Amino acid sequence: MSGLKIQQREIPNEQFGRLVEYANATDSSTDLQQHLNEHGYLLLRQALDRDSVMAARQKVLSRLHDVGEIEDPPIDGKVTWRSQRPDPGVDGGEFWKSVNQEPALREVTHGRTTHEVVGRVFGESAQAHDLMFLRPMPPGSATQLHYDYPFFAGGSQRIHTVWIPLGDIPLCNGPLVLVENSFDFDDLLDPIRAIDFTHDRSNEIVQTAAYDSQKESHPIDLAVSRSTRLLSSDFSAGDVVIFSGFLLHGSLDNNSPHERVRLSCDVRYQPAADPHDDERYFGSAPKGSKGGGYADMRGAKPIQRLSDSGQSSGQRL
Ligand SMILES: O=C(O)CCC(=O)C(=O)O
Repeated sequence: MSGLKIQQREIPNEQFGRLVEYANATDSSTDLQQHLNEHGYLLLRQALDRDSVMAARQKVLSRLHDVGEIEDPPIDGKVTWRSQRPDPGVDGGEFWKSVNQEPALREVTHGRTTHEVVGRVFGESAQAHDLMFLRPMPPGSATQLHYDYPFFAGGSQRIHTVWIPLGDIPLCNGPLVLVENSFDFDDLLDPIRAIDFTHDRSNEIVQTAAYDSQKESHPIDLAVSRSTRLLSSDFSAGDVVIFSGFLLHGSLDNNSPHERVRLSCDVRYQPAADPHDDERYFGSAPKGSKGGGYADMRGAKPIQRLSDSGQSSGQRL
């Protein structure tokens, strides 16, 4: 056994693998794209400035410390299991929006370095979506497997997810997990590709397409039945993972022995030349796929134990 858990089951050795690292983030776009096409993702080590990432971590965790959720010193990310955070249903998501807009965080997620890295991958100028997904994942929780394409379809066809660990995230802290070769699961992807998301972007359609078939079996059973592996890695501040909307992914369980949240952020990037007028994701008050902007996001809810969250296993977006 790997000693790692996903949705409360331990992953057998044969079903777990390490993400392949791409050695040189400054290679040509052709080389980067070739690797992206072959694997469905790019793991670039130390492509971002570590000090800037740690400054973003410090700021976000300080904001959560201010509302009583994170112990002193905030940088450690240890949960208190208490919260005086404003209810997003009452403050309209303003608290969470303000955390997402902290300049130190945006410097990492939307700054020049990240735009340049992603632009090199695209081979043309990149543009970030304004809405992003900041995740202080509590111990005991995980993100369910899903494809991203349904959430972001309807404008650019070339949207990619940029996953940024905000700090050092060992495997036991429940980082991103990618399902090897899942861009080839046509039985899951053909029905998603058949939906015309330009005409129906309702939350129900999007959520159903992203999650429902994908979660019919437990991730380990899915990997066994398709003779594939769940891929992840220990991450360091400064690393970044870029993957397409057609790669099945979620996270390992956060089993931190130190009761630390797993802090990361996922941002969508697309070529700047593609349409960028989707009001769900662009503008000063993006609505998100559910319509309520930051108030609707998982991260907006107070940090709580899985047993108190009303969910049996795993979180959705
Ligand atoms: O960080 C996670 O838990 C999952 C990330 C994710 O779902 C995404 O990047 O789309």
